[in-house]
Amino acid sequence: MFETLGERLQGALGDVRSRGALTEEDVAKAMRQVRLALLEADVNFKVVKQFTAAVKDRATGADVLESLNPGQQVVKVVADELTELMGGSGRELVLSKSGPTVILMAGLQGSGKTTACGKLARYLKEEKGLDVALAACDLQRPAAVDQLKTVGERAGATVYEQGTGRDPVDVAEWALGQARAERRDVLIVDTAGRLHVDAELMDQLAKVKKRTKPHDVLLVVDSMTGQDAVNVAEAFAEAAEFDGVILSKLDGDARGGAALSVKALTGKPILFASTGEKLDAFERFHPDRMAQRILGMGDVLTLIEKAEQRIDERQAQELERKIRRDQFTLDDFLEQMQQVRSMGPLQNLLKMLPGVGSQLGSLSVDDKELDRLQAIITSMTPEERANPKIIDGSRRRRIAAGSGTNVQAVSQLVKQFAQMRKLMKQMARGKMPSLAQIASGR
Ligand SMILES: Nc1nc2c(ncn2[C@@H]2O[C@H](COP(=O)(O)OP(=O)(O)O)[C@@H](O)[C@H]2O)c(=O)[nH]1
Ligand SMILES: [Mg+2]
Repeated sequence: MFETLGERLQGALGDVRSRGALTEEDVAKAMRQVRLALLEADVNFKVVKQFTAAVKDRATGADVLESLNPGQQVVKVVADELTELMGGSGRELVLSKSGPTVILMAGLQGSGKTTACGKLARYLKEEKGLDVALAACDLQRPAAVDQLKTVGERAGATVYEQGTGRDPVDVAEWALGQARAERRDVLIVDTAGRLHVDAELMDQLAKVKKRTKPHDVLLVVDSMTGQDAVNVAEAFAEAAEFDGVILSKLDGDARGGAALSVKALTGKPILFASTGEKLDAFERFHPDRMAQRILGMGDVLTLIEKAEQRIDERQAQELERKIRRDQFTLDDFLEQMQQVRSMGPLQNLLKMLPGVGSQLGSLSVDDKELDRLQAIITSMTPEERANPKIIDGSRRRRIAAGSGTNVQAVSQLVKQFAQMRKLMKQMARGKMPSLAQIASGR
């Protein structure tokens, strides 16, 4: 997501970034390139105009131009304005203190509502420990109820459904009664979409809203539809009130401009970003982190949060202890590698590291290479894994044959592991935050 925008903007700012001194004319030139970059990434022209004017105004001030590192200051202004454009500090779902929190999903057909119901349910269950139920109120297509049932099952959420023969508004009201009686924390209502924004759709949405009084109406916007996504959001904003946006299919939208424009044009915050078909391809949308990611400043916080989900504190402490005492073995390495891989494709993970995002094009991080490393390590005996120093020539030949690799590959792994161990020991002794601190988010 946002690859094109990121590349373009980083290109536009590359020159200023590295300069020691800047004139107003330099900034103006860079802003012309920023303007083009945004337009090429499909950002709405009204938004582009406002954005570049705001950046230019702030970036040509004496505080920036006469500072010690004007180039970096300009990049910071762009990051700040980009953050502002995407919603400032961001917003969380507001949970009801009494009775179930009701969330209503709205959007066009195919925008990703049903998928988002499952993703949000999973998110609320896993990250917040809430008991979530889904209400099947898309009764246009017979398959819609089944789809929600499947998604609900995967997410570990109860699904309230009454088949397709009834009025969706009645089903919604009934489901709310069920959620209250069963003391669910959250009820997410899936609704029918249409191909276009029309009066009937808005009417039904208004009725469901009136009967269930949702705490939040979330509009699911398909980022892959470009400027249409923006038009849809504007039409919904005019016709029906909604409170926030879920951007779906960001994985398929390299340009990302439409998504960027939604907040600016509707005034509604983006709460979540959906980045794939799987249920866990879903994250809270943090405008500041996203801006930094787009500008190649990395997104270490999201990375840490992802890691937090997988590594528990006890494990992390154990690992840290081993590193400090220089007892980190190839077995630990294997375990770490598997843990990292369980977080999702390595490419996605690495993109979040500062400076790595824009270089990924040339650098190929091969999941196959990791398979090879795993094969080599698993071909070693427990003794060899605990103490790689004993791996001599004949052992190397045996391991190479066992893992279907060659002696050079085994030697390289042993050498790299020794270097890594040294580095880790240095890091553990230095002022880096401890792994336990990172894992517990403190
Ligand atoms: N690649 C990708 N596909 C998605 C995403 N969200 C939904 N989809 C797919 O988009 C299609 C329509 O989604 P669905 O939830 O049924 O849309 P609805 O009609 O609004 O309920 C399905 O094939 C989903 O698998 C996403 O974030 N990324
Ligand atoms: Mg649906």
